[in-house]
Amino acid sequence: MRTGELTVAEAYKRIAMIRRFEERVLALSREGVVAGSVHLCLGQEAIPVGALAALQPRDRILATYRGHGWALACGSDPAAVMAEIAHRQPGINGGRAGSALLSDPDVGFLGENSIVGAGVPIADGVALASLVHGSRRVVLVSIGDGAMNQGAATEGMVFAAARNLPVIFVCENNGWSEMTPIASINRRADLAERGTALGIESHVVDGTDPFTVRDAVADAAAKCRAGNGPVLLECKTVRLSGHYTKDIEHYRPKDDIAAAAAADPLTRLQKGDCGGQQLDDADRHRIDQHLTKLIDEITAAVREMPPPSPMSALEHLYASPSPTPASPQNAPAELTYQRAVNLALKDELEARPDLLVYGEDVGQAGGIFGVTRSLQKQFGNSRVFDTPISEAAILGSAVGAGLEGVPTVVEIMWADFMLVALDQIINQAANIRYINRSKLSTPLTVRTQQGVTPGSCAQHSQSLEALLAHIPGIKVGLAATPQDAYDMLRAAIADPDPTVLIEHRALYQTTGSVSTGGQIQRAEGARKHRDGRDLAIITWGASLGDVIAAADELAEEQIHATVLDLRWLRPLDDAAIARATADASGRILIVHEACTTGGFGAEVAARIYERHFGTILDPIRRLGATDVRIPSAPTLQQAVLPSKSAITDTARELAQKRAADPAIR
Ligand SMILES: Cc1ncc(C[n+]2csc(CCOP(=O)(O)OP(=O)(O)O)c2C)c(N)n1
Repeated sequence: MRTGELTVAEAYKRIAMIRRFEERVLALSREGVVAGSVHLCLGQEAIPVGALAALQPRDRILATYRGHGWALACGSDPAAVMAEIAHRQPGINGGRAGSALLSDPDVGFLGENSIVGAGVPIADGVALASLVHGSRRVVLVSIGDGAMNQGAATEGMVFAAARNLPVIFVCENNGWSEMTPIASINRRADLAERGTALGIESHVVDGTDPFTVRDAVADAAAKCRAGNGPVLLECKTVRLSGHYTKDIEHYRPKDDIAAAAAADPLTRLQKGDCGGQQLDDADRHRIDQHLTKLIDEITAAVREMPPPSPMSALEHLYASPSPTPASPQNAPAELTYQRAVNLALKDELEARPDLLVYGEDVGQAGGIFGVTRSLQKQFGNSRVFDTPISEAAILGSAVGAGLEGVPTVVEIMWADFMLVALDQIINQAANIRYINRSKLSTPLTVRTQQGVTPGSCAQHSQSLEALLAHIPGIKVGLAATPQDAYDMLRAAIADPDPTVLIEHRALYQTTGSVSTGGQIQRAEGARKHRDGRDLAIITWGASLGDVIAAADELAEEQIHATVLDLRWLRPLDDAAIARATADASGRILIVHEACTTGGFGAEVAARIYERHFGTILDPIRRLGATDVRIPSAPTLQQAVLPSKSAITDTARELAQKRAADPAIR
C-alpha cells in the first residue's frame, strides 16, 4: 500500500480493506477462532493509509497496539496478519506476538507496542540509526491520545528534540483513553501543544481525511529528511467500535457514537467530503465486491492453518553462538577498574565505526565517575554524547538503534534509576528476538553501577542483579576485577543480544593487571579464583574482594576454599557451579551484597539442590544484606552488609563440619 497515487478510489480501497479485515477479525473473535482481547482500528484507518501514501519504502513504522491497519498499510500479507491474530503458525510472527505486538520487519513495520507510549523512545533509536547510516530514513511512530500521558512518550519527544532526530510522532486522538474520555483528563484540547512546548514543530490534523494526513506526513517527512525533524502530528480521529472486541461500551454516550459514525472516513469518501471528488458508485461497488471475496479467501485459508508447534516454543530466545573477533593482544598493565572500562569502550569505538556510547553526563563531562572520560574528544559528539535525564529514552533509543543493527553502550548512572525505565529492558529489549524469531534483534549494552558506599542513601545503593537475571531474553553480568571489566564489556558489545553489565562504584579505583586487546570472549562463563576442597564460596561482583580476603585468611588456618566468581548470572555457568560443588563435597557458601531474600543466591542454591542433591551434606549457606532498606550512615550500613568476618566465620563453621565428618576425611 506504500506506493501508487492516492486517488479517491484508491483511498477508499485501502481504507475499506482495513475496515473489512477488522470487521472479519471481530467476527472471528466472537466465534472463538481468535483468542484473547483484540483491539480494532475501526474508524482510524485513514491515518495509516494517508501516512504510508506519503512515505518511502526505506522508512520505518512503529505503531500503537491498535495497529493492524498499520501493518496492512505497510504492505504486510493480510493472510499472514490475520493468521498472527488467530495464533497460527504461518502468522507473521509465528503466533508469538498475537494481535497487539505483531511486527513485520520485511516491510519496514517494526511493530506494535502493547505497552502504550513505549514505541516513542524506540523510534528515536531507529532514527539515530538513520543518522549513523546516513540513510535519510524517516521513522514514524503512532500512539494514542491516552498514551501521550505516559512518561515514555514525553521522554521520547524530549530526546528526539535534543538530538534533532528524523521522527514523525503521530498521535491518533480518538477521544478515548481506553474507557475514559480524554477530555475529562487533559486540561487542553490539543495534544499537539505539548510538542510545541518542547520546541517540536506540531500540528493538529484531520485524521479521518486520508489526503490531509498524507499531506501532513509528506511535509513532516520532508522536514525530517532535511534535518529539521522531529515533527508531531495530532490526528483527530474516531473510534467506531469498543476499546476491545468484547467491550459493550456501556460508558459511552450515544451522541459520541453518532458523531464518530458521521466522521467515518469511508462515509466521507463516498460523500465527496475529502479528496475533492465524490467516489464513483460503480468504483465503490467493484472495490466492495473484490474485498469481500479477498477477505473470505483469507479467512478460509486462516481457518485451515495449523497452530505453532509446541516444540518451537524454546527457539530464538538468544542468538546461536558465533565466532567473536580478535585484535592484537597488548602487554599487561596495571590499571584501575574504571580505566579498564574506559579502554574497552575506546577499543570498541575504534573497532566498530557504528558504535554509539551515550547517557547522562557521558559525553563532555566523561561520566559522573569519569568512566567515559576523553571518549567524546576522541570520537566526536555524534558517537559519544550527553542525553536528557530520561532513562526511558536512553534505554528505548538503544533498543531502537539495535533494531537497525546499530550497537550502543548506554550508561544508566545508578542501577536504582533503571527502575524508572525497566519497561524498555524487560518488556521491549527482552522480547524482540523471540517475537521476531531472530529476524530482528537488538544488540545493546547497558552499563550501570550499583551497591553500597559510605553515605549512599536507600535510593542509591540497591543491588538489583536478581531482578534483571530473572528475565529471559537479556544477559546480565557483574565484573569484579579490572581484567573482567575490560573483557566482559567487550564481550557484551560483541554479543548480538541485549546485555546489562552492573559495575560497583566501590570497585572503580581498585587496580589490577589488565591485558587489553586479544580475542573477545563470549558473554558467559564463571571464573575460579581459589582452589580448595573444604568448601566452595560462590560469589559475584563487589563481594569477590571480601571473599578472596576471607579465603586467604582461612588458608592460613589450613581451611581451603574454592572461590568461584560467577561473573555472568544469565547465562549461568551451571557446569562451573557443578564442578565447585563436587570439589567441595557439597559444602557451599554463597555471598552477595544484595538482600538475601529473593537474591540471586537463592537461585544458585536451588540449582545446586536440584541438580546435585546427592552430594549436599549440609545446608547451603547464604550471606547477603539483611532484609532491610539500605541506611545511609556507615555504621548502619556495616550492620546490614555481609562482612568479611561473617564470611570467615560461616566458612569456618562449614569446614569444621567437614573435618568432623568421618565419611569425608
Ligand atoms: C503502560 C500501559 N498502561 C496501561 C495499559 C493498558 N491499556 C491498554 S490500551 C489502553 C488505552 C490507551 O489509550 P490510547 O492511548 O488513547 O489508545 P486508544 O485505545 O485510544 O487507541 C490502556 C490504558 C497498557 N497497555 N500500557
